[in-house]
This record gives sequence, structure tokens and C-alpha cells, in this order.
Amino acid sequence: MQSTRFALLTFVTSSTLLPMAAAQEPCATVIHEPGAPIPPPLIVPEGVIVAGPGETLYIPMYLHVCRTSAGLYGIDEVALAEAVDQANLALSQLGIQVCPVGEIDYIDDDRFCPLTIPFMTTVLRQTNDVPGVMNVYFTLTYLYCGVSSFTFSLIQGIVMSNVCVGPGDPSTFAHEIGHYFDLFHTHETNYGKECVSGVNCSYAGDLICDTPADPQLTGQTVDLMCNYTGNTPGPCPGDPPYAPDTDNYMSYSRPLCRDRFTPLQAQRARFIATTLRAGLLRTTCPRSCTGDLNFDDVVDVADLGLLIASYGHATGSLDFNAAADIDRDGVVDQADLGILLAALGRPCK
Ligand SMILES: [Ca+2]
Ligand SMILES: [Ca+2]
Ligand SMILES: [Ca+2]
Ligand SMILES: [Zn+2]
Repeated sequence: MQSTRFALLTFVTSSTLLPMAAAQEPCATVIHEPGAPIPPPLIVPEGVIVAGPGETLYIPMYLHVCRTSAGLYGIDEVALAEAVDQANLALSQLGIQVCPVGEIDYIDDDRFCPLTIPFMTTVLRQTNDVPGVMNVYFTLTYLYCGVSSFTFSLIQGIVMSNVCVGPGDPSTFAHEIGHYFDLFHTHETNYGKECVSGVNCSYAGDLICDTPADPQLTGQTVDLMCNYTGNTPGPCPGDPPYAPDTDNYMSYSRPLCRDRFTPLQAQRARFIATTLRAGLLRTTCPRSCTGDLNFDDVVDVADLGLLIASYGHATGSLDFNAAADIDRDGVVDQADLGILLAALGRPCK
């Protein structure tokens, strides 16, 4: 990756950085949400078989694109497809791939685009979400580059800022998807600070032993060649100074420096994918045929059940399922039911 990285860095230094980029929080994902119980540490059991090497885990992902009420400022479909490709390139290190399913759900609402009020992130993630898949919302925001959910988070789903994708930031989307499979920031301190010596690596920091202790990187402590330039002393007695991994996707290093998940991060993510997120797992990318609302490549009574659960609901209602609105007129009604019934019993080809 070294030569690619150098080329990308050259690209960024010779072009104009977004003026807002420096002030924008890299990631707003937190383990301990206000008012929620502190989750117990997540430890992958010793010797657990998570999946065979090379066995890819496929995760269906429903994409929602926010625009203003006038239909402006939505991420364009080419940029969106590139963001997904970039994420999958990164996620291949985890043996995980995300599969866009269904039609893009456009949400035209000035509350969400531009997204300027933090609470709207919560409201947005409960808007038009499709059950049984990973929901990802792209919008214009300068509050953060992305926010995700752990398996234990109260509100599920990912929100990505339109300005944190593309050639200048090929890593934020993968970082947020990493959180979705319970990968923590390498600088996480919810469970205590990880010693530079690594002595407490299994129960402090990110709870992962092949990621070195990280003092929380910033653009100020990582240079353009991705070297750590800080001199923060380690947090434990006898610790040498920090020597963090500036390449790690789950750090706050420069977006162009992040190009690595470690083997133990892959083990954690695959363990979570095959256990707590097992309901999302597919053996291949779904075909997304008409009427297949749960993306299992067959139109059957399960899909009918999903449509009925959302029946009569319009966009904005908590029970509105964007996938059940087959004709995409903003309401799940008789017309959608008719389309599904006509397809009932058919496998997706
Ligand atoms: Ca660690
Ligand atoms: Ca189905
Ligand atoms: Ca409809
Ligand atoms: Zn994060």
C-alpha cells in the first residue's frame, strides 16, 4: 500500500483540502451512551472458530440518501458507488463485504440535510429504516465524518457525511462499518487506558492485543508520511512513550493513512458478524428482486409479513419500511401489496 498511499498523499497536498475538514469530528460513535448502561467488555472466547479463512461474510446494506426538501445536496450515485467500493476494499481485510440492496431511498427533508443539530442523527436513523439489514444514511453534515452503532447501541444504523468519502477519505466508511461489528477505537478508554507495554491489552483500551496503545491520534500528531510525531508518555508505570499504529482503520489517524485492520480485529469482527449480527449474514450478495423485502432471494410469506407490518404507513412513520414501499410513492399500501402478491412464491433469478 506504500506507493498508493504516497500517490494519494500527493493528491491531497497538491489539491485543496475542504476548509471544514479540520474542525469536523472524525467519528461520533461512543460506547457509553448517555442514560444507557455501560456495556460489559466484549471478549472473543479463546479458540473460537469464527469462520474459515477466505470465507467471505456478506452483509446486506440499505442505502438512504438525504437531500434538502427541494431535493438538493444529495450524494450522487457515482460517488456513492465509489464509497461502497472503497469500503469493500478495506473490509476485505476482515473477510466481510457489504452489499447494497434494494433501491436507493431518497429522504428529502431539511431537518436532515444539511444535518446541523446532533439530535437529528438519532431521528434520521429511525427514518425509513429497513429491518433485517444494515441501514446507512448519507447526508451533508459538518458535525462529524461518520457515526455508527455497536451491537449494543440503542439506535442502530450508520450516518456518513457526504464530505468524508472519495479520494481524500477512503477510510471513514470502513471505520464506521468496523464499529458496526464492535470494533472500538484503538484509543478507546471506556474500559481503561491500554498500557504501551500491552500488559492489560485484553481488558483495557480497544480490548484487542495486536493493536498497540494509542493516545488518540489527530492530524497534528501524524505527519503526511503517516509517521506518529507525538511524544505522549505511556499511561502505565514503566511505559515507554506511545508508538501507535497510524495505519489502523479504527484510529483517528489521517484518513489517507488508515489502510489496515489487524488479524485480531478481523477475528473480533467476524465473531460478531457470525453471532450477534448473524441475522444479517448472507452467503453471497442478494439479488434484490421485486418483492424480496428481506433480501433472502425468495419472495415468500416472510416478505408478505414485512409488508403487512408496514402497511398503511408513510415515510416519516416509525413503522415505514422503505423496502416495503415497492412502488416508491412514500406509502406502503394496496399497490405495493399487489406487486408483492404477483411475485409471491418466486425465487429471485
Ligand atoms: Ca489494543
Ligand atoms: Ca424474501
Ligand atoms: Ca407504495
Ligand atoms: Zn469511530
